[in-house]
Amino acid sequence: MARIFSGIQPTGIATLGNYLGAIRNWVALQQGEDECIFCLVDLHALTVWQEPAALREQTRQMAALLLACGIAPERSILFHQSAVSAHARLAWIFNCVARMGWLKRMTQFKDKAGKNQEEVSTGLFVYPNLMAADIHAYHATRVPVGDDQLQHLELANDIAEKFNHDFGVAFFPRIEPLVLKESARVMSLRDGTKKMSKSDPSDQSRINLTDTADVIAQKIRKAKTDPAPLPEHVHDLEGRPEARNLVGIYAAITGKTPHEVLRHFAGSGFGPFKAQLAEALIAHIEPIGQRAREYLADPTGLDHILRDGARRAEAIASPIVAEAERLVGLLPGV
Ligand code: AQP
Repeated sequence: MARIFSGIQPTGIATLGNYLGAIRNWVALQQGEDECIFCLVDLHALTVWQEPAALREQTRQMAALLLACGIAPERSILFHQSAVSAHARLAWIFNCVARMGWLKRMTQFKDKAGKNQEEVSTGLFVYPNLMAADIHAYHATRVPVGDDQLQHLELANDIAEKFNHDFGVAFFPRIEPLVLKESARVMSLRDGTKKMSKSDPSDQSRINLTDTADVIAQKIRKAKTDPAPLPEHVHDLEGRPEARNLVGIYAAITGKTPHEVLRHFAGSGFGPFKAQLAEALIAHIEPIGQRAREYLADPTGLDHILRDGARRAEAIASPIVAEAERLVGLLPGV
């Protein structure tokens, strides 16, 4: 049995992108043999400004949404990162193992910081060290990620290798990325070249998992397209990022291939296609929002699930991180 670790930032409401790219794969993974640990990575969220009250609310809301999507506390460990101190303790050790040059090469930092590198938080710069700690604190070896996260996983392996080498041990295992299908990458409804993001300033750019049927229908109706009808072949979607995105979403939500979708809609305008896309999305997404509202209506029950998850996570991570601390020469705590 291997151990799987993955995380999601409570930086807003989970989107259709988070669902198709991550959450529904997590739900499938928890049906298998491996032990699954899913973490609301609130410490990562702090790397960019968060309103304190909103962060608390979003963390509970994200927990409710994951449960509503089918993450089952009896099958998986679900908790918030800050509740288990092992993450931050190991991250500090990794800050002292990773090299500046390694972090400077991280393309996600360059993308997120842009021209503003002198002004962003130091947390944003060392974010990949915390991500490495999240995984290695559990000796997790399988990590489902989108291809944009592969560089971070390589860094996590480099950190583990250097730690093992520096201290003459074989303590941290190699991580194997579980790369998700290309079709699962969902782009913004306003700009097909930009990823759909929960923190995008435009609510029209995304489907939130809490959106009602009316809102979903309206967002799909208004989604950017181009004037040409839908083509017959997938390669004819080249250079048509918005059309490609909507076909990809329809395929992912109905379990068809983009090729099958186009066979059905070839020659059709976007009007009829969008109507069916909205219908399929509403059937899938609206019940998730409803179930999440039920979980949120019982904050005591929700907090109980998170506390129980944190206790189980702590029981795994604490001895591993205590051993890492011993290996580097720190005295045990009291
Ligand atoms: N648009 C997307 N398509 C497919 N997968 C996506 N993921 C995120 N957006 C898409 C996947 O969701 C998981 C959790 O993501 P995260 O919250 O840790 O960070 P993120 O990738 O930065 O997601 P967002 O929604 O864009 O958050 P913000 O706006 O806060 O930066 C990851 O596995 C990610 O690949």
